[in-house]
Amino acid sequence: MAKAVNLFDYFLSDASEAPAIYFGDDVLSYARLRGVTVETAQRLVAAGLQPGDRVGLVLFDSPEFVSSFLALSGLGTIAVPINPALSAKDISFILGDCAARGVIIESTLLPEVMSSLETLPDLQWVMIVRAEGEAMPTFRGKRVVDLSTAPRDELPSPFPHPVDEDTPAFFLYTSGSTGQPKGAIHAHGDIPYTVETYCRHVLNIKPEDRIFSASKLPFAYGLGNSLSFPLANRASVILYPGKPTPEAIRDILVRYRPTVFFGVPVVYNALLTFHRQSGQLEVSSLRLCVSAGEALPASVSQAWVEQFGLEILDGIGSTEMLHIFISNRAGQVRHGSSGLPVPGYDVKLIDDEGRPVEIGEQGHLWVRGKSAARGYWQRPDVTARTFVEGWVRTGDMYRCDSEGYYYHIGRSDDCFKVSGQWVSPLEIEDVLRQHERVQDVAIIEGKTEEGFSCVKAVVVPAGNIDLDRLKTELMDLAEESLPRFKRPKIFAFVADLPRTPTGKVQRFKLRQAG
Ligand code: 3UK
Repeated sequence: MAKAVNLFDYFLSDASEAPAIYFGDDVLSYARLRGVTVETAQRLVAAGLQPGDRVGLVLFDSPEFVSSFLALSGLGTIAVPINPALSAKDISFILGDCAARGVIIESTLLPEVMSSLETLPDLQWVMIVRAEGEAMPTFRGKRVVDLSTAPRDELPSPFPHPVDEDTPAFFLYTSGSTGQPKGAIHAHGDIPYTVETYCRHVLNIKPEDRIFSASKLPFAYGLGNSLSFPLANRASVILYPGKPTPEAIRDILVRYRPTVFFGVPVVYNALLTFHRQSGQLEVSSLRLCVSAGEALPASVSQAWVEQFGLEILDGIGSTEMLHIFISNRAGQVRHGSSGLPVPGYDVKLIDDEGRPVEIGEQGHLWVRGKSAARGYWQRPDVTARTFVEGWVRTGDMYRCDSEGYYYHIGRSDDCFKVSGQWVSPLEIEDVLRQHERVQDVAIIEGKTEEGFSCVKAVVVPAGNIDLDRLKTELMDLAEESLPRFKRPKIFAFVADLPRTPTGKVQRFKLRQAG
């Protein structure tokens, strides 16, 4: 097995005085980040960790997240980042599933999660990140220490722990549209592979770059954006622990003047609305905008260029592949497309029988590349279904045009047929979104009174408007731009669409709601 560099050394070997992290009023240099990371590792040794042990990280975007993640890697233990916005039940499900020995957690989350953490049999200690002067909590049956004052022990020798490309380094939990969250196992070689492929070929990050991601560190997208890409290139990252509202992003753009911005489509949409209403977005520091997580509607992509003269590079990635493997390139953006395969990844489109589809035909997207997860933690059945003969089944339907650009059709579960012909929710959503009184829209399969499949539009109207009139106008719009079978027959108006914490519309929830 090929030897690999431990992630601790990969990121922190030549720790200089250059800025690594901007956080509030603080600027942490690489040297300081290395110092803090070593101290954290010494505290984790004192907490009795052994290589291979799992530790949950339930932290906001902060220097503590980065130093804890790299300290755990240095010791050969496994970091399990968990979205702090999850419910206490979901957080403890994940900690229980990976049999975490300890958890590093924000003290502000404790009142909510304390009782469920006490029920976890494998959890021995809780390390808290707390504000100065805050009291130490007590737990039944668990040791509680403070991340900044816990006792330290000597680092094991050698440090960092020797690893090869396949030594597990971190688990990323992903829920998919149904079922329990499952932990994708990623190894020490996976992050460097995303840095050498997508980051090098598409982003080309230089030490002068300052990166800001509205998507958070516990997700594969945010982890790449805010940890892997800035730190591997000795650039800097702006970490913001709060909710990335348009107002917060406006302030960050002014205060830190980032050069690269990462968001999901809903964030770009909200920023456009905010700017139209207030004129307050100052984007002159940005050289690059990236979108991922779900398809960026062509209308939003176009409006962004018109408004700001900046392209958004849409690209598809997944937790299983760790980061983006098909992406648009600067200067060659196709609105509504996910772009071209990233060097280092192979993709194929196949039909239900596994045969390659013709150019222009839709098929199931499979992908292959060395950043792929080694499988799901203790889930042999789903692992066998998703990781097949070196390929990863994405669950997405795509088509590829004659120039090699890939177009997302939908999740295989979200696509449906009307009058025997495939319908892609995205295409219809994009048409309806052109109406200025449509704030948001999702297309799902509906049933006519006779029980036939038809197109149903679930619409979030913008402001107060006569819904009958809006419906008529939307039907006119559909008639102008869509063939008959793709025009919505049923309309529902709602206040909000259900979304995952990463901003994906949960069309299955709308289907269940009927
Ligand atoms: C969908 C997209 C169309 C697609 C992710 C960038 O989203 C990420 O990972 P997840 O595991 O979800 C993966 C699924 O999300 N998707 C993501 N990006 C796009 N669909 N266009 C896109 N640009 O269904 C995919 O299978 O949460 C994104 C980097 C790392 C990631 N993990």
